[in-house]
Amino acid sequence: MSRLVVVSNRVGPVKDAARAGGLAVALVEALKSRGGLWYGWSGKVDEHVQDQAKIENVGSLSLATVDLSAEEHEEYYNGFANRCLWPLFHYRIDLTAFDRRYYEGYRRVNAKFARVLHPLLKPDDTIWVHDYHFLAFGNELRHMGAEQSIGFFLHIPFPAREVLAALPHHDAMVRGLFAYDVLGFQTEQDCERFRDYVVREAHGRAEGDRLHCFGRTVTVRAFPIGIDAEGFARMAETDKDARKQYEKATKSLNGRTQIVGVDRLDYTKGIAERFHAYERLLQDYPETRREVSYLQIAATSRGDVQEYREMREELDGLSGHINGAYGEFDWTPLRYLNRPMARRSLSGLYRASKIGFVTPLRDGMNLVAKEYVAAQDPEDPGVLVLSRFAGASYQMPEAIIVNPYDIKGVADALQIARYMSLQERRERFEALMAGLRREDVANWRDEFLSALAAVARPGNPVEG
Ligand code: ADQ
Repeated sequence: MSRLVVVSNRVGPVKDAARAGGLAVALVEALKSRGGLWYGWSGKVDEHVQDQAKIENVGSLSLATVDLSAEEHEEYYNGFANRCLWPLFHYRIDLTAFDRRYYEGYRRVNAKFARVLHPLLKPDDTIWVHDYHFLAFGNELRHMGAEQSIGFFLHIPFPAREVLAALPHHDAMVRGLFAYDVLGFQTEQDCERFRDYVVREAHGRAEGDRLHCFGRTVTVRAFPIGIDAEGFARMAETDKDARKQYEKATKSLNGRTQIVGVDRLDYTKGIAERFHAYERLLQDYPETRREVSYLQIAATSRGDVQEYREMREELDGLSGHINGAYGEFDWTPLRYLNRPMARRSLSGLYRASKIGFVTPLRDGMNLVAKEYVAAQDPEDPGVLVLSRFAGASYQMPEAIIVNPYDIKGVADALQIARYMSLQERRERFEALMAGLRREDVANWRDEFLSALAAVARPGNPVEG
């Protein structure tokens, strides 16, 4: 089997499985079994950067990383990736910064990543590139003469044609994607939107799961990412830290129903709308007061991007308002914590919560929804309230599916979840869990890699 090279913005962690999460563990397994290389940004910003990778060997796998200069970090990472592609692909044109400087920086950094990796490649390597940081990377590698199989997986949604068209360089960007052999998306709907763009905007031709355009052919398929469902369920039930967290949470609840939200602090996650829906629950169903407790964990991310700082202020204000208006001296309606939580403890917390509250405005998949279900006690499972705009909703129809913009509808869904019978909760849980086991993260990885292995590839760059 050929060596696997994984390219992603951040590399690892490779040693501590509990910290790493399902995706990193699944990738490490594949890398170890094939003697692989994991390549990406070191996470360091340094004025004296060199165009050279730092290589560290961990058993049979190697980690190769490069540093970024302050300017590269600002233009490529904060700029084009996180202030342009991220909001635009999540339908937030209003937050999208269309700055040519960012685009140029992104192109330069993608070329740099390709230039540094190229000499480390072997002729029969299989290369798997991840996410929106590297849309232009494959084509840069091809221009340097790389003929290996290169696949690309997009973790975030692919936007509708008209939304993408707002990006000044949308044509060049999509053209560049044709340098890859396989393009993987989270859902059929993402594939459909990509096909629609290629056929109607770029005048390509669709033929089954293949798309012909710019003189190249790519395979386009949905590979919905999963979690290690079995492992996560086991952790929630048996791990020491998980048990401790479960007991602590249960005790502090004093018989109340806990609603839990866990997110990276991001405007795509719909946390403000969620706060409004919770307030609506307290307003419209006064009997819920003192009976429910909403815990929102939101780990700060991308703190040096302006839009994220503003959102944080808004959420601070809203949570203060809810607690001020509805709280009692012995009841805090909303507990809002700005910090990450270790995965083991998180699993215990999910298990102690009767309602999982996952209502992003747009999300490629959303793994929290899957983790919440996997962590439940099969004898007495909680209920998942899930946004229709999360990729996960297509695989999880047994959740209560809501429109996150419909504040009253979401409040009503919380009330339905509170009163759902044990029998219905069990039936829904069993159906959801069967899906999580069938389409777990190992399955996702293997499906993608077999699709990539199945493609016969001409290996030339996209011209123009
Ligand atoms: P994210 O936007 O980061 O990922 P998500 O899938 O929900 O979103 O979460 C990823 C992981 O982070 C989960 O394992 C979760 O437990 C963890 N996490 C989130 N908040 C946390 C917190 N406060 N403390 C500790 N852990 C936390 C992107 C896309 C998603 C897609 C994933 C994977 O935006 O749509 O599902 O990639 O493809």
